[in-house]
Amino acid sequence: MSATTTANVRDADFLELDALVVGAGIAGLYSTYRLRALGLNILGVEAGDGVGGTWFWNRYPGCRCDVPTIEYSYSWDPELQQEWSFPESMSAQPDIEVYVNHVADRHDLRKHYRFGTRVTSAAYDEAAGKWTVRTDHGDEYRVKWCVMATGALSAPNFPAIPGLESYTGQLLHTGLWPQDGADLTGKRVGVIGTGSSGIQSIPQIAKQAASLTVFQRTPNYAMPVQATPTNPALEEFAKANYLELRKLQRSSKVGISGIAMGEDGVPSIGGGAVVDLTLFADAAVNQAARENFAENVRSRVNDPAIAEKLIPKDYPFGCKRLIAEIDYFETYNRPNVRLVDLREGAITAITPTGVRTEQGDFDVDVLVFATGFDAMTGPLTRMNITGRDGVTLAQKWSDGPQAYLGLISAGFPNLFLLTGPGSPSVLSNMVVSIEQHVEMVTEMIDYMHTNDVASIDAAPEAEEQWLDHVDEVARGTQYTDPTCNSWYLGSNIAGKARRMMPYLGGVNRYAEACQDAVSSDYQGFVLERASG
Ligand code: NA7
Repeated sequence: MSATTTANVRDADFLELDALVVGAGIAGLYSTYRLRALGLNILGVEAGDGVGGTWFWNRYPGCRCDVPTIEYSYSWDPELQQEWSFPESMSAQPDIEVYVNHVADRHDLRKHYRFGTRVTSAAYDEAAGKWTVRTDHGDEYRVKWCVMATGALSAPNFPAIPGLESYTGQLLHTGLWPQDGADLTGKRVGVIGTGSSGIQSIPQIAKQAASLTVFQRTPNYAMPVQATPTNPALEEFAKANYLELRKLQRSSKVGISGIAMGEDGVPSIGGGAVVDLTLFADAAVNQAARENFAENVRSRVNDPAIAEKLIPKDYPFGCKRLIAEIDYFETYNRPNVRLVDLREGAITAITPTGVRTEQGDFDVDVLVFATGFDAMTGPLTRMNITGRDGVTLAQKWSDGPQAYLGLISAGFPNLFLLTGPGSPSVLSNMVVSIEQHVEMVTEMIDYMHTNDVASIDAAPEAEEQWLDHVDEVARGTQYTDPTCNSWYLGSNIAGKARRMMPYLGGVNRYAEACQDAVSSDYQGFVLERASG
């Protein structure tokens, strides 16, 4: 181990490190906490100026977690989970950001990070068994283990629309919302995109703006939710039963225990509150869900012609991520809100004053791109990662991402992908999946450190088998229906290979596969001893 200490590494610009953690979101902070406990020489780098990851960048009005609050928190600090109280049943972004900041301070994690620093490249030096990592500050690190806590939805997608650079108004992206907010009062605002970010922000923007024009290319299925003040009886019950709750989360398919308040006012845990979305693979079930959804929209939108535009007609329910909405459809009853259905005439350009479509021009003072992310692979393929034999990750993944257990991509040794493609990730409660991954990776690094193992890689045949399994469990579900185009499949990004990226087999089954591999002498991995 290098003699450099974490206290002085932050000031140097060329450093030998045991481990580098990329990202200070929920995954990065926990990784830093666990790796520090191993006594390693560690450093974290984070592109943002603060902690929180997703909850740092996505501060658009209306941003909220779609997992119930009590389920969406760290499990590894038992005192914190007894002390902490979230204000609402479905946490809003500011409340999660406050929580993550509190964790960072409580465990003194900030001191390990260089903030406002983006990794620009990482290259594997096979002879030395080290990664050379460079940043946009000109830093260079020589690292044994890279832990990529880079998030699944952190590479914003700006569609290539001609004239974008000519726009003279204020240009915003929901995933890069200004730290000090954006005052939309009295402004003419346009929003492009009606995924989660659009659907969450549109009702809030409509309340502030003088006028709001929504540019919708594809209507989405969205489920009404309520964010109510935290029920004290439910919170008390959770605190008394956290052990059980966490156990149930980890043994469930989606990382949710199902804790809920019964209609009789009695809280319960592990009941039927969790819906397995693969049930929508059944054609009759799917049709019924579509009809219910359409009826719901028709009952909430005053103008029947607008209601019809808001109802998806050509792809199954649940094929894209189901959106949790609050007052979304009623927003179209407001006199200051206009829906532009791009299927009646597409966007052709951005002009200096607004959006040009085949149906005419729409001038706006503020243009919001709610156009999503290059999901799951983008944060990694945009980072210039070069593995063995000079092969880049972007090249290797050009036909779709490949990684054994979603953790290590063959040819990129000692580079751990947290909640990456091939793991349950975005199809689960992310905090639960993050913790499982961080604990697994820490265990692997501890093993290597203790046993003088120089490198761990994925065996190509194990990787292939895992990918076949990932494909197999997705086959026949609504997620891979030929009419489905989702960011899970990469089909929101021009030229991206179509492949179901997250693993649908479940958090429980996935964790078992990981544990089986580790406990059977790292089956599927290739370990090289320092001595060769
Ligand atoms: P999404 O779900 O990918 O939504 C992006 C939206 O932007 C979607 O409605 C797209 O329409 C639209 N879009 C993208 N490019 C264009 C162009 N060129 N013209 C018009 N409209 C466009 O991203 P979100 O940020 O809302 O949500 C991502 C995840 O974050 C979400 O699922 C949660 O897990 C959290 P399309 O459907 O492609 O026709």
